[in-house]
Amino acid sequence: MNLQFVSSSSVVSRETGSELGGALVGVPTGSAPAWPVQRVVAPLLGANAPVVGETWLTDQLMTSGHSEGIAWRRSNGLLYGVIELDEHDFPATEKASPLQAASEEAYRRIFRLLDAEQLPYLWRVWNYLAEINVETYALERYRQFNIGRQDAFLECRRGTTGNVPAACAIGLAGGPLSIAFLAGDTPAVPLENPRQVSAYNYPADYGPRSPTFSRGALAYLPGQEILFISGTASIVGHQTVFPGDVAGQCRESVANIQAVIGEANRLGRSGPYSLTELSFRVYVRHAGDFPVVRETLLPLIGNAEIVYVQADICRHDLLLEIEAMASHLLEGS
Ligand code: 3EB
Repeated sequence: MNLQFVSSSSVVSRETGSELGGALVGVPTGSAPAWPVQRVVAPLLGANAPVVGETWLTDQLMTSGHSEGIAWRRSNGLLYGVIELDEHDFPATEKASPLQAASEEAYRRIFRLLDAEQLPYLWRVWNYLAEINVETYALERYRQFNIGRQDAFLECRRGTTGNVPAACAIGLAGGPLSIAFLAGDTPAVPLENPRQVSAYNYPADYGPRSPTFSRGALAYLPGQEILFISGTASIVGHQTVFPGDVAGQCRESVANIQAVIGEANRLGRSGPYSLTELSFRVYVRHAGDFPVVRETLLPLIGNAEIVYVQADICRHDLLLEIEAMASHLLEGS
C-alpha cells in the first residue's frame, strides 16, 4: 500500500479514482470533489490561482462513508475524514461554551468512528476555527477548544500525553469548527522537539488545559514511512520568541522544524529527512508580512513545495506557523 500527497491548483479535473481525501486551501471555486475534503477558506498569498488542492492518493481504496457527521474514506489500513460542526448548534452551559462543547463532540465522534472502523490510531489532525484569539465566555477561544479536545481524549480513554497525534490549530475569519484527520491501524511514533516543552506539558499560563498534540509523527504503511511535522512556531521552551519580528520568527520556526527532523532521523526507519524535501504549508497572520516571510524562508528551505495562507495563529504574539510533511519508501519491503 502506498499513500501519496499531491498539491495542485486543478485538483478537481485531475481525478484519478484513488483519492482518499484532501484539503482545498484558498477561496473555493467550482464544485467540490467527490472525496472527503476540508475547506480551508483563507486567502492564498503569492499564488497564481485562488485555490490549491492538497490530496492524499492511495492505491488501495476500499470504502467511503458518512457517519457521526464525518465524511470519510478508507483503505486497508488508513482512513481520512473531515468533520465540520457549527458551534451555534451547541448551547452554552455552565460547564462549557458552545465552542468547547463542539470541540469535545467532534473529537468524541472521531474516536467513535475510528473504534467502529478498527483503525484506532490517530496520526495527524488539522483543526480550524473562527476567531481563534477572541475572548468569549471569559476565555480565549483557542483555550476553549483545548478544553473540549482534551476532555474528549480523556472520555474516550486516550492518553493526553506521549502518544498523541501531530496537529495544527489555526484561526480563520469565519466558518464552522473544521477538523480533518488521518488515522491508521498501526500506532504512529510521536516526535517531540528537544528545544521546546511538549505542548501537553505547557504550564497553565497558556490556558486551563494543555493542548493535546505532538510536535510530529512518523506513521507507517507497508513499505512506506510518512513524516508529519505539526504546526511549528517561534516558541522556545514554552515561550514565544521574537515577538513583533516576523523574520526572526521565520528563522526560529525553521530551527524548530530542523529539530523535529533531527528527532525523526534519530527514531525513523528510513534514510535521513532534510528540510528541502518537505512539502510545507505556511500560515501568515498579516498578509503584509508575506514578502518578508518568503524572502526569509527562501534561502532556508530552497525550492521546496510551499503553500502560503493568510490565517490566525493560536497565540496573539505569533506571526506565523509552519507545518510540513514528507514520505520515504522503506527498503527491503
Ligand atoms: C504551539 O507550538 C503553536 O493546538 O493542535 C501548533 C500546532 C500549535 C498544533 C494545536 C497548536 C496546535 O503551541 C500552536
